[in-house]
Amino acid sequence: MRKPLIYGNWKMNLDVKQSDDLVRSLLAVKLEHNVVEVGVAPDFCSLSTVAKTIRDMGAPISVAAQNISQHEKGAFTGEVNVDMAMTAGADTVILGHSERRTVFGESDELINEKVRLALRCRLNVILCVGEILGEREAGVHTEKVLYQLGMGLKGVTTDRVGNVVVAYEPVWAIGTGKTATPADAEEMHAAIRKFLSRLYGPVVANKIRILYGGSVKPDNIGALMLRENVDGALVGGASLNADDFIKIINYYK
Ligand code: G2H
Repeated sequence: MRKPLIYGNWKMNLDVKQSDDLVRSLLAVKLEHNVVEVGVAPDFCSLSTVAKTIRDMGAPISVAAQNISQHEKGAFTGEVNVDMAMTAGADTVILGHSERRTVFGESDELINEKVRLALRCRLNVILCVGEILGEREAGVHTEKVLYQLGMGLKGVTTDRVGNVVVAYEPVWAIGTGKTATPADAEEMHAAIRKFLSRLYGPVVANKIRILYGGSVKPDNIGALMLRENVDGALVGGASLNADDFIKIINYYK
């Protein structure tokens, strides 16, 4: 069975000390890592500090970079390459987040380049996909999400796709307080799994975790997690508060 995964995406909200304090608050609580896997995605400046704190405490918490460059090395001012992210302590990278797509204009092709580079370098990937409100209203949401997924995974072989987690994040639900209903989420997650099954076969597809993201909170996580194809959550705003994030991680209690 797929082990649930709850991942905190801290975005650009905390400085190094605040990030370290937050991870220390998580580490102070006894989490049942055999029941739920946990991860955090700090900003690049805080990544090595947070990763070191986690290592020093011997906790099995995953650490993700929020982005990487598609380039391996060179004159790319302001960019962070895959080696830098991994040396700083990242075991995972979040790619294709809607904020990268919309605010920074990342295309499906660019995201795919980054996905393939990360996987080649043994960095796990959380690949985000999601439709905008107009696409849902027009009834083309599933088509859009599967297109993004197909593009993101182009050239990713069956032996590598096991290192990918998919995150379905309807853009209209991100940071807005609106959440897809558990039924809406399940419908999309099931469509994603079916699509993965077509690409990689049912055995592989059944092992790939599909997270839901978009205004996940302590009071809506339980209902989402009851759904068959919802394997966890990518949590933004609510992961910045230790108490809320711990409640989300302990959704099953
Ligand atoms: C979606 C999510 C985390 P929030 O971006 O990736 O953020 O939970 O604040 O909607």
